[in-house]
Formats: sequence, structure tokens, C-alpha cells
Amino acid sequence: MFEKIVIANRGEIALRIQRACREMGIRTVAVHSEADRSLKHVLLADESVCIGPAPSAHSYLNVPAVISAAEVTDAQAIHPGYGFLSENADFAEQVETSGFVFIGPDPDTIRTMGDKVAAIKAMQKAGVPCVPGSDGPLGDNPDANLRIAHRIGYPIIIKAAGGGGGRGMRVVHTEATLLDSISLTRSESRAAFGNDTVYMEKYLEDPRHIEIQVLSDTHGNAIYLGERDCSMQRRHQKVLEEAPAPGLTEEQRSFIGERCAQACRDMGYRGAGTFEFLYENGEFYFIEMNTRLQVEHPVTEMITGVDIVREQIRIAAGEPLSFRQEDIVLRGHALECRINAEDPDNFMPSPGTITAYHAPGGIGVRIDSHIYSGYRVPPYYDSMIGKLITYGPSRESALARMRTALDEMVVEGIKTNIPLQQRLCEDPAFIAGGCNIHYLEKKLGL
Ligand code: MV4
Repeated sequence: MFEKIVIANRGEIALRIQRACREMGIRTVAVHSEADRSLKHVLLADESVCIGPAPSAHSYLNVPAVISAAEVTDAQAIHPGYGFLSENADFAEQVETSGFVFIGPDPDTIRTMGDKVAAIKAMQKAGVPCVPGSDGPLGDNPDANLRIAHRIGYPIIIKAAGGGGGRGMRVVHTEATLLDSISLTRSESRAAFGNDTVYMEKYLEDPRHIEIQVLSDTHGNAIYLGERDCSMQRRHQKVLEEAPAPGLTEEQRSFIGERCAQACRDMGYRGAGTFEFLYENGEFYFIEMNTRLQVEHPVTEMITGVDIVREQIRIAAGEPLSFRQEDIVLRGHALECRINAEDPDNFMPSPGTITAYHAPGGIGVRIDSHIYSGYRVPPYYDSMIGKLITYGPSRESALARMRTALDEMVVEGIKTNIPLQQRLCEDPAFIAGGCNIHYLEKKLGL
């Protein structure tokens, strides 16, 4: 096992990774920007290295600075967390050529999944159900493109191969606007991603967003840890996630889960991963794969009892998975509310000093957060300051615990979205379960 790991991230996830390391007897190196000297995990780390000024482009995204920190501290591995360099194949490659272990998949796997056309091709080959579409990049022949759209049937969606996470997409409702929409998406994509490859899919009007968590080791073992429902989102930012997905049957779960696990075995996938699906009328349609630890991983941990970060580290060290599929039993229900430093009315970021913080507690309540009384939320990074996770034997009990915990939670000195989360937890459609990806934006009147 590793003796020392560099945590190449900040905030709650850096603390989450540090906690896993502590439990495993691994020393931690915190790398941080000049604005992040007082982060909780930096103060608690065995060693810390300042890697640059506040803007992420000059610190958390500075590849040579992160790798140098591993060199000067004599660490063996680098955990990238989520965001920042976590899905940067060139970074993973340089980590490995510098003689360190990247805690994540092979650089080539990251590269393949970063190209959405290549990712879909890999999934089709592995028997994972995909959205009906162009089955590859669109060419420049207008008639051919019109024929593809006609075969799929309108509405269709044009997506950038270099996009993902909601960037570089355009919905087309009629033939009349198809060719212009392809050209526009192409030029935007060239400007944004330096890649003008686009593809086409049937546009699903009212799907839910359901994702499958997998773990795959270097000994040919791959398992799925059930699903998460992440449909509650605003402008591609998830707001509240849950596991399991309301209404999904055990047959549906094992069908899609087995296909994802088999795809991991076929690809020789290494580490934790998430298969993202749209779910409509009882069917799953693959859209993208995330090759990193995700923000919402705790809801899966709560219903499976598996420590996903611990498994990531074990897999990276070449150890086999601690569990077989038969050992994985989904028990109860978990909800996660993302707590953001933002105005609950207009979603504007609200950085500043937290003058008072009272964390909720009690049975089935988990908080993954780095905040403390006196902590100053810097203006340079994502506004998420923590995650409130509740667990209960049923969805109703997890929800009752969430309402109690939100009411109990006090964060003063900055604005937070806690009032929005409270409203959502009283919303009849959310309480009933199974809302689609458009529900929250419609509720908010966007
Ligand atoms: C779609 C879709 C409907 N049909 N693809 C948005 C983010 C990116 N991961 C894929 N996205 C979508 N792809 C087809 N064929 C609708 C969306 C979508 C969405 C997906 C998941 C979560 C939130 C979303 C919000 C708007 C659109």
C-alpha cells in the first residue's frame, strides 16, 4: 500500500480523500493555492505545498506544479478528486511517466471517454444500450445528414464530441433548421474545445438522469454499486441526488448494472467510474461516462456500505476489490443536498467569512464539508461548501431526516441555498419521487 498520497484538489473532496487516507494509515500531502492556506484539510495534512496563486489555472490546473509537489515530498500516488485535472488524460499520462501512480483509470481510457463519439462506440461494442443516433461523427454532406436525421426522427440533438456535461449541444425540432444547427454547433465546438466533430442523437424530451456507479480492479473484477438519480438539476448543476432511483425495479437495476460491469471488464477499466444514462419509459440510454470520483458518491456509500475512495486507492495500489457482486446489497435510501455559498433567489455566488456554523447531526445524518466558524469562502472557485447527506430505512425516513437536518443547520455570514433545499424537500412532486431533468427549472420558473 502507498505510504504517502498527494491530494490534488481542494474543499470538501480533499478532506474526504484525506479521511480515507488516515483510516488506511497513509500520510497526506495537501497541495493548495495562495487563497487556500486555511482550508481544513491543509491544516490537517501531514505536509502541505503551496503550488501557486488563487486562480485555478495557475494552481490546481498547473500540471508541473502538482507533479513537483509529489517529487519534493516523495509521495507515491496522486488523487485528483473531481473537476480540475481529474479527467485530463495528459495529466494522468505525465503523472505516470514521472513515476507516480494516478489514482484513476489509464490515460487512454480517460482519453476515449473524453471523446463522446469514441465513448458511445465503446459502449455499443460492449452491449450497453445507447440513444438512437448517427453512430459516429457527422460528415459534411448535407443530404446525408438530412437522411440521418430523418431516419432517427425529429426532434434530434446535435452534440459536440469534445463536449459533455451540457456543453456544446443544440436541439433541432424540424428539418428546416437542421443544417444551420449543425454548422453552428460545429463552429462553437471548434472555438470551445478545439475540435469540430459533432454527432446526432434522438432528443429525449422528458428523461430522468440516472447513473450507475462501478468499481473495477486490475485483476479482472468489476462490480456495480447500484444507481443514483440526479435529475434534480439547474443549468447542468446537480442540486439534490438520491439512491436508489425511485421506482426502479431490481430487474432493471441488475440488467443495466451487469452491462456496465461487463463493459468495464471488456475495456480493462481501472478504478471508480460512472455510466450516465437518460431514463425514459422504463428504458436506459447511455450518454457519457465519467472516469472520476463524483460529488454525489456518498449516497451510494450510504446504501451499500462501501467506501468508494478507499476502494479507489486499493485498486490504484494493485489490490483486488474488497467485495464481490454478491456481497453488495442495497439497503435503505440516501439523499444528498448540495450546500452552496449562493443567493437562494438569484443563484449568484456569495463568498465571504462564515461567522457562525452549526452542523446538524443525529441518526442517519452525514456532512461532507470543510467549512468551520471563521472560514472565509474564497471567490475563486466553485460555490459548493459542503454536502448534507441523510440515510434512512425508507425514502420517507431519509427525507424526514433531511428536513430536520436542513432546519437545524446554521451557516451565518454568507448566503446559502439552504432555503431552496428546504423548499424542494416540501415539494409534492419531489416527495412523490421520479421527477425528470426539467422539473426543477420549471418549478423555479426558468
Ligand atoms: C440529451 C438530452 C436529451 N436527449 N441527449 C445534457 C448534459 C449532457 N450530459 C447530456 N445532456 C442531455 N443529453 C439526448 N439524446 C438531454 C440532456 C440534458 C440533460 C441530461 C442530464 C441531466 C440534465 C440535463 C439537462 C438538460 C439536457
